[in-house]
Amino acid sequence: MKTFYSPAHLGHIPAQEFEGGRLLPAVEIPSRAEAVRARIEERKLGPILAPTGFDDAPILRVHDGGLVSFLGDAFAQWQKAYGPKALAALPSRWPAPGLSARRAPDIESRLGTFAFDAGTPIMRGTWDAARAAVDVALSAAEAVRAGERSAFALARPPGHHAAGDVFGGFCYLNNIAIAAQYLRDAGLRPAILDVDYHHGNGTQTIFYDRDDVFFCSLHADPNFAYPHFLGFADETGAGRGEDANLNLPMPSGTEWHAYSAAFAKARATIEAFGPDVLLVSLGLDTFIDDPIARFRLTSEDYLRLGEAIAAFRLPTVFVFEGGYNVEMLGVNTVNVLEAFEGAH
Ligand code: 6XA
Ligand code: ZN
Repeated sequence: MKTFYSPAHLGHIPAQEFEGGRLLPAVEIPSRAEAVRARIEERKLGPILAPTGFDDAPILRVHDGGLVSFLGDAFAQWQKAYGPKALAALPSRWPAPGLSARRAPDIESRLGTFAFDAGTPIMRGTWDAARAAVDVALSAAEAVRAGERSAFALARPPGHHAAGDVFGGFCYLNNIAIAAQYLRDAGLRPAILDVDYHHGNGTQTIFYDRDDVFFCSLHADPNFAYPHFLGFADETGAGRGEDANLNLPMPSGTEWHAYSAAFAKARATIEAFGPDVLLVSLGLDTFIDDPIARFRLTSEDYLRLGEAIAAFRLPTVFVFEGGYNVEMLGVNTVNVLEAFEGAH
């Protein structure tokens, strides 16, 4: 399997996020993608390729121009306001209902109009990394469009929480949504399967009223897990998109036995949609020893997950998302990809 990877992610080095009233050390750090890259090399999964440079058009099929230009310029604005030593921009105020976002006269207020949490810092290298992650996802999608059976986008920062006009959850641009729309525009009928521990609220929102791209997410119940405000089972799509969205929230402590039962339901529903290409939001934070999550999948279970994904018998684009146990992240990720390949 070909992997697409860009070293631009190395310039995106979050230090802290704000949660529980405290500034906590960041977990979405460069060593994550480097651990996966090293394991791909060790296991000789296949070539690791630089992405093609795409123009902004595929991004603007999914995201508002206002968000895209804000992200491109936010760090420069932040430094202008807080000086050249200011490290990372994080929002501290939001135009909640009853307040007006119309003016947002300063960078910190503008941050609050585009960000939905205080865990997604923007620093010097953030835009280049996020932009390269999109190229990585598009390159993997294009490889599959051109006839590869599968490809892996080792994208960082992740993308599935970013919606058309907002960013958050360590995500800036929605890599997998942009790739899915790219394949849709090439005449394919995509289904997105999100196996990250967290609900892919951004991807869901982008396609929620559409019947030409299916979205299905297996994740921790938002009653206790991020992103909290979306990801419930009764979110089934709107308008033409009714029944083209399937959420399968699961309880804390979920193991492979219950997970695989939910997966079987996901598979049956996705197959009924009749996709001709599958895109997988591949998060590994369902791991038993993940530091921020509460599922209990083991490294061996990721072999079964790879086989279960292969059972769709569809051309498949894997796009990297979460997973924070850096020590086991390479093994777990490559277990999915190797088992997928071995199952053919
Ligand atoms: C916010 C937690 C964000 C979760 C990021 C993630 N403190 N999403 O892994 O898939
Ligand atoms: Zn996650």
